[in-house]
Amino acid sequence: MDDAKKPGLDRRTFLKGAVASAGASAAAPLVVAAADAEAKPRGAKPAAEAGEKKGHVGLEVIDRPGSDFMVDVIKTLGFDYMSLNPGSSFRSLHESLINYGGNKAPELITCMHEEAAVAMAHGYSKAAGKPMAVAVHGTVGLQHATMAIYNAWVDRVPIVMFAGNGLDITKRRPGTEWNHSVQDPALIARDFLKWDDYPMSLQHFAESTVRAYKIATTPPMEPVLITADMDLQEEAAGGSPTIPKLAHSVPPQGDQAALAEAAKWLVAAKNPVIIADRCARTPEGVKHLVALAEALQAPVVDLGGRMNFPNTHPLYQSGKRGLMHEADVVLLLEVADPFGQFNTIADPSKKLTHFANKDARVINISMQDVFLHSNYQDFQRYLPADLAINGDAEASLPALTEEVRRLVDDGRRRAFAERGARLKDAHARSRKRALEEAAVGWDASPISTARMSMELWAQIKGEPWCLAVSDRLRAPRALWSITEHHQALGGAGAQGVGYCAPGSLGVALANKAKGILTVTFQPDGDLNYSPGVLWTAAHHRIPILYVMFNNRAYLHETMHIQRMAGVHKRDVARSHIGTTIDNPFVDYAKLAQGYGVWAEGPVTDPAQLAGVFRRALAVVKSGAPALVDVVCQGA
Ligand SMILES: Cc1ncc(C[n+]2csc(CCOP(=O)(O)OP(=O)(O)O)c2C)c(N)n1
Ligand SMILES: [Mg+2]
Repeated sequence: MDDAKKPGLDRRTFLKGAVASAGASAAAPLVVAAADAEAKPRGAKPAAEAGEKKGHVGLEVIDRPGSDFMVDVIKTLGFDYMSLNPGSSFRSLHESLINYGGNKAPELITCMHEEAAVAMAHGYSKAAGKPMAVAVHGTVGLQHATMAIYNAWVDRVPIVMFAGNGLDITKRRPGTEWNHSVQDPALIARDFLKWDDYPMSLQHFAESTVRAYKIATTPPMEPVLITADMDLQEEAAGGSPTIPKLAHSVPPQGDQAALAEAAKWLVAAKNPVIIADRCARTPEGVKHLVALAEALQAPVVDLGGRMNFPNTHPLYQSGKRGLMHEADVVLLLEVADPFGQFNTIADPSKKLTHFANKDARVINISMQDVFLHSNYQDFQRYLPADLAINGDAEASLPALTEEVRRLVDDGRRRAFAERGARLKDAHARSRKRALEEAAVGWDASPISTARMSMELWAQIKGEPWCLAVSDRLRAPRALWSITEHHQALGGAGAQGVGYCAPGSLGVALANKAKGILTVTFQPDGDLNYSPGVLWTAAHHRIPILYVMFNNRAYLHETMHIQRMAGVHKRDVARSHIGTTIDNPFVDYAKLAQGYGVWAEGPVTDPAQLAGVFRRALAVVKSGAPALVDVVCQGA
């Protein structure tokens, strides 16, 4: 008989086999015991023994578990969402959130990987301007979450995380619960957490959670972690714990006298340059920077950690290293890598070149020295500053601008006007050059990233839009009109790949309530870390357009291997080994459809982009996610 037509296992034969093997199996009773243990709430006495009210699993009812109080605490902090991948170490808190808390403020967002849960919160916090909460299974969940926490740490983004854990060994179920317990859950992430605590009472939980929120949202903003002990969650809430009020701290302005001195230098400078990175925390920050730049008619280089300055403004001069050759005073505003603005290290020769004017005086306004950890090296190489001002850049700008305005006399005003006119010309020239560059390979296939970007821009420019990850492609930064703080949200922070897909979804979740259309260019390697985010997008109906920037490779790494092969004088043509994503190609449209997301592609003909983007945007505007797979060249 043909194999496909043979009958399968029939029920009678199956049962006979099962009975015969059950007697010999030592594992069977253990399985039953484990299942039984699974059903009992921790700390609850069997109802028969207790002679008390019965819950639906026949056990003592705990009317008010500690986790209900934890929900009361969490609700005072105003979270809209909490992302999670479920884990029994926080099962009581989870149940309290959905039943006692009504799954509202926060509403749970189901994620398929803890890294995705944290990266979503990272993107959300930047777009919403307030933190999102995350719950993780204390050991294994936190192990998965760590790289995403590190990205948020480097990006100075506040996230409030809760980890479940069981500390008391007499309460732990044998087996898994021991494997998933730890003395100190936060240890694995402590190098990139601003603060953490393991509360031992409900009062302690309330105080530490409110404190954690305040610490996370005080610049420099960073992730924090509170461990919710299983027994504290699951046992009846004792005592009369109270919830302290949340106090927001006012971001610190730099010292007034130091700002006055900085203003003197800037006003007197012939060629001042302003460099901004994670400067604007809010839309006000953009306005403040525009005011300072206009008062000085000074060029602004926006490094793009946040959207700091409109790229349509004539004083926007990003990407112009030549400015630094002439600069006599440089103002750094929350710049992640100050040394890198003056120096470069060639790769692979490691030859150091100081490309800026050697005599330039440096003013650095930053919160970086206020809070650092030693192990991870995100602080970059040391740059001596002539005037180092500890303070929040956004909060310091108005006072600095006031001082500048006070000092500008007619003579300086005339010089500034001339400088402004020169910069206006330079701005127009570089926009023209960017347009010409974008037209190169316009009809090529694989499609150029510039064509892909500009076809999308043509369709979204009339909408309120947001580019969720804005540090990858050059064309949108150079040619889209980026004028509002919410339109460009920087990148992963630490370049840990795997941020773009979930981070963008977190941005889209925040933008949903504001009616902002979220688009993102999604690198292929990045999506493959956590493709389950597509299911989260479909399940929670989060409108977002993922445009796959599919170069079918870990292309940055291909280029590194090429460089090494060149240095070693060996075959460059083999650099695809271990760095490309082909043979077979991944069908991203099918992948997305499998997760319930509308998708089309692969698109290889640039002439088809307009049509496919139109269809995809109609889906997104109806409130659902969509993905378009574009086969691209370049990185
Ligand atoms: C977690 C992590 N693993 C590995 C790397 C090294 N890495 C840097 S760029 C890159 C390629 C990413 O591929 P893709 O997202 O498709 O972007 P492309 O380089 O193709 O533009 C990799 C693997 C990293 N930065 N982060
Ligand atoms: Mg790629």
